[in-house]
Amino acid sequence: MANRLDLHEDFRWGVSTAAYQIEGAVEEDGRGLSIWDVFGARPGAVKNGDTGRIACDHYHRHAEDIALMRGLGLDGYRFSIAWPRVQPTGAGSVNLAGLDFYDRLVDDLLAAGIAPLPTLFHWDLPQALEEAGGWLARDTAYRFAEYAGLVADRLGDRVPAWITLNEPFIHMVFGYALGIHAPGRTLMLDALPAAHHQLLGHGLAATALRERGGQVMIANNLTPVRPASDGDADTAAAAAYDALHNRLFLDPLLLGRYPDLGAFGVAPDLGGSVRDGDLELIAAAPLDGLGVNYYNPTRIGAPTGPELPFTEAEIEGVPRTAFGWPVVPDGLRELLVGLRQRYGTALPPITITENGCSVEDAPAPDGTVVDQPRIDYLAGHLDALAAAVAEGVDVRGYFTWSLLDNYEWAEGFSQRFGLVHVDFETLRRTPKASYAWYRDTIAAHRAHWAG
Ligand code: IFM
Repeated sequence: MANRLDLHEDFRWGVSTAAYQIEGAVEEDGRGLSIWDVFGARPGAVKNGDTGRIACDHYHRHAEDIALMRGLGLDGYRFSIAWPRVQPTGAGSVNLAGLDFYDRLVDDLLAAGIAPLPTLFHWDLPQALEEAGGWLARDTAYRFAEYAGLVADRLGDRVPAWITLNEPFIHMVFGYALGIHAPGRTLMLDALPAAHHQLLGHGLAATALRERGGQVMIANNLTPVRPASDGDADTAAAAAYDALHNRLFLDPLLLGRYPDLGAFGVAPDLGGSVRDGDLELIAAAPLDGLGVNYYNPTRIGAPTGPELPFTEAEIEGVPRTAFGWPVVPDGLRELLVGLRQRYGTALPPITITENGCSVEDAPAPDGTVVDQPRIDYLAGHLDALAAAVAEGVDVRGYFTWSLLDNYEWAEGFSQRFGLVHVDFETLRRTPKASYAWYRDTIAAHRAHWAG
């Protein structure tokens, strides 16, 4: 049976975070408003009225957080850059004080022997751009490319590779279709232009980054889709969901075309947003790497109403995270092997850019935080990843979500995903049992190859 120690010798180990979830300091050094500042202030939008005003205060405590990363023995750190720190209104010249923060962060990471892997957009759009239409507006794609170029001009001498977007599917569905996330729009299928404009923004930014010598990746939230039964109706529903969740964000990048969304009654121009030349641009330069964020598989059955061509079905008989998400480690192997079967040689090398779980963990009276369900989750997923590699999938690294307990969007601070516990009153960091486990796993993998 495949074992995580067998992951190849130069396999890279990391952790992932995102700006709005950890930084705080939302009014400092000229940062502009983001859609999450505005959305989070709406009564009822976020659990307990929590906001990212302070979050983990990483903006001021990044030295302590880098020391924690160093203690893990990481190769890389995936973080995101807050667009409103760099361009407070999403356009125009750079806010130098904002960009200086990331400049220092990159230098400090390199000094600690940790490679920076920045994501340029992890959902905190400048509010001024939202007021001009957000990702429903084509112009936002051009603004994004301009911002990407400005960041790469400053950091590109030390940052070899960039992730353009984080989880455009989740941003479109939660932010524009269902209104669960910022900007809180409830457009259902009319949200699809936000998918196309994000992908167009990726393509335009990719050009800007490549012109500056950078490698380009994107991080997609992907899920293996399992039909609720072998029957035709469930199988067709599962194919429709797969097209929306997975293929809508991979087919244009890897094959240069959108999947058939006919089951949704959607034409190939995605609500009139696709123009001549867009798909060529999106697929123009092959991706240097694909970031895969995996949490769980999805079980899909035939629709029960007229609105959508599918319904989500329960996955039974498996453990659940604190969030209620099913824990199915083999789903990661299934996903990766399925991607290779679907895309063949068009599939670039993969990095797992997120994987982890929320656990209801808290310090015991002796101060320790024993999060055994997280250790079990990570161990199972790393072995499943090793199984996919043994089946021939090219996976280069694994970045767990997340270093710190943080602001879990609409769930506020109620869902803890960190290897490190954060007390949101005192901001004290306490490494959990999973921190020691991850550190030892990385060390054991290195020792395995060294000797
Ligand atoms: O916290 C999020 C992250 O921002 C994006 N991927 C999923 C994580 C857990 O929900």
